Amino acid sequence: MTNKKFYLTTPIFYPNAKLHLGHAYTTTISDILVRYHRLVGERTYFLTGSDENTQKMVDAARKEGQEPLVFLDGIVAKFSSLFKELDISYDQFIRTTDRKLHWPGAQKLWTKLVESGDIYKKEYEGLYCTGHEAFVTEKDLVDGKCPDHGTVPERIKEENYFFRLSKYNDTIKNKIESGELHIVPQARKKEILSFLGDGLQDVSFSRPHRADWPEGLGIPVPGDESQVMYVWCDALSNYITALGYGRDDALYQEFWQDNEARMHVLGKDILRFHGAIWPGMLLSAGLPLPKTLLVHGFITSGGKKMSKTLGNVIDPEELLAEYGTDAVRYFLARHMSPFEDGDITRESFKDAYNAGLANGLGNLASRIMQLAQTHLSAPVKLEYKPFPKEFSDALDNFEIHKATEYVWDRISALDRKITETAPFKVVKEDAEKGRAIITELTTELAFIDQMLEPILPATSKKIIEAIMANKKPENLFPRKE
Ligand code: ME8
Repeated sequence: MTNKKFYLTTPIFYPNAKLHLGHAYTTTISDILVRYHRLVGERTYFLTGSDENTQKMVDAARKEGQEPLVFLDGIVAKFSSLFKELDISYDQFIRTTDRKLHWPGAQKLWTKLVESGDIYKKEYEGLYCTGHEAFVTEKDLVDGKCPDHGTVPERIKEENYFFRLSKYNDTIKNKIESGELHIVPQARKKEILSFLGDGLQDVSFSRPHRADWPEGLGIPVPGDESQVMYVWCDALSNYITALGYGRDDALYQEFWQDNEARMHVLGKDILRFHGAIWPGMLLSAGLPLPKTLLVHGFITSGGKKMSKTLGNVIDPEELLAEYGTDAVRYFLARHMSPFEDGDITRESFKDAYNAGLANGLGNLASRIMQLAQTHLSAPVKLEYKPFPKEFSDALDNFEIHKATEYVWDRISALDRKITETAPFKVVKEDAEKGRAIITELTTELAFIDQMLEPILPATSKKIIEAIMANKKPENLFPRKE
């Protein structure tokens, strides 16, 4: 046992539409990391959730002719069911409309920023992009439109509270340079350092309360009910409010204040919010910063960004229905690198499934367990062995694809070993010798299975149960034509 702890968060996703494979990617690799830390005996806490106080959600609800809060519940139920199907072992799902769990901490954090003299009022005119939920500048636009969302931003003139982010520019930069705030991979660290090199601007941190927002949406600014918190200020604070900051400090103390491993997993699109604004808020409030940001790349399809217009969006539900949970987890773990963009098509998914799962793992488990069931009189004795260094080093460095590749190397090696040792022949000539080979093969299968547990939890369970019952498992991964 160890007394180490591990806290991991995913972004809280926008519930304006259902989640796609990109969101499934973030959440699945997060789950693999948490399961690994849990397996080696650490105390873990895994947080995910939804970012609800947003204009884009209100717009989406109205488009569907639904009340925003009703619409929200419907979408959030879909988030949960997708996470369930993906076997995501989160401890908590935080919703930013949760007045009991989220609001007290968000308001307390705001008050801390005020006490540090970092909140001030200013008349502001700017271009607001609802897609980004952020102000953009003229130079971000192409032909007057936001290039990411294809929409014309709204010109807004209003009085807002501002956060003195510029004050923290150098401290944040130093902490990232020194690795005290560790940004993985290196290319993303460089990117944020260059952004900080240009100097951070103060940010608008509140919006006037919108008359067309229903009661319960938008966190009131403490002491000024005419304003609600800017959605990123509200959203980022979820990483500590969910633990009880500002209401019940036990988990917060355990996993934020007194813990060395505080990690955020996110996509490259929201690096600036996590690598600049969030550390700035924490510094202003005198709270510890996260230790690690794992900033992953984007999933593309056929070399292009998934988009409804291009018709190349791959719906995780569709893959899950056709291939099952562990097939999706397998593809995301092995065939995507967390550090780069990665591509998927229906074809590449099917090929990967047939090669790695139907012909690979599934076939191997079935061959070995067929031999064991036929020739061994009792299940093999199982012993817990620590993970091989290559496997744990890869996971400690967040190289999920490498760790998975390592497991599949051992799967191929074990396959070759069956052919080389030919136990089905040997057992006929020398039963004892044949049984010894089969025992060895089964023991190695069990060891491989132990490494599969964080990656393919349900399959790993089926295989170990088959080994313990000395029985060939059901067909784990039927071949797809
Ligand atoms: O940004 N490939 O929410 P969001 C890989 N609410 N990952 C992808 C992806 C893709 N093509 N598309 C999206 C928000 N993602 C805010 C976050 S956190 C305090 C607030 C993943 O619903 C990736 O993790 O737009 C990305 O950072 C996130 O979804 C954005 O989710």
